[in-house]
Amino acid sequence: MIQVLTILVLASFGALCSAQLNGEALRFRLSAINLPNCDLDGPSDPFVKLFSTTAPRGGDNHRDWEKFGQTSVKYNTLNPVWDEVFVYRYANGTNQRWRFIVKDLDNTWLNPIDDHLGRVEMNVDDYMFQLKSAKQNGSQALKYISMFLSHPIGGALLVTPIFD
Ligand SMILES: [Ca+2]
Ligand SMILES: [Ca+2]
Repeated sequence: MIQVLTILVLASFGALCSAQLNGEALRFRLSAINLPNCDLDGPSDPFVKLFSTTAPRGGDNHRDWEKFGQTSVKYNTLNPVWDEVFVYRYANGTNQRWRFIVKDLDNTWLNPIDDHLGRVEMNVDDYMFQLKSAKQNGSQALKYISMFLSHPIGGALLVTPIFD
């Protein structure tokens, strides 16, 4: 019994290691267009929190999602272009999903809670498929992958891949 368990542990450890070794480092930047305005004294101050999961069906449980990045805040704009380069370790066929949540920084005395500007979810395999399709149609056509924001509906988040 112990031997069986040992083999199982080694096998799963081996699978994990090979997934990590086979993983491809995806590099990208984020921008957004036509975000909702949730400030009274000017445009929103947007920033993005980046989460991912490998849970089946995208993970309904909040604890399934792991934060892997956050942008800086861009003040007074509904069309922000964030400078940060994010690196994500992609492993084909492991059910990886992204959830990007866009917020409006408020944290003032009168308005202490950041407004929610929208969110997107995407299967990372689908993202890679779109990248490869665009590349096959001529790499010059590929500037970004666009994801429409929901909850509430409005605007789009753009993922701009960075190639070496
Ligand atoms: Ca606000
Ligand atoms: Ca604000």
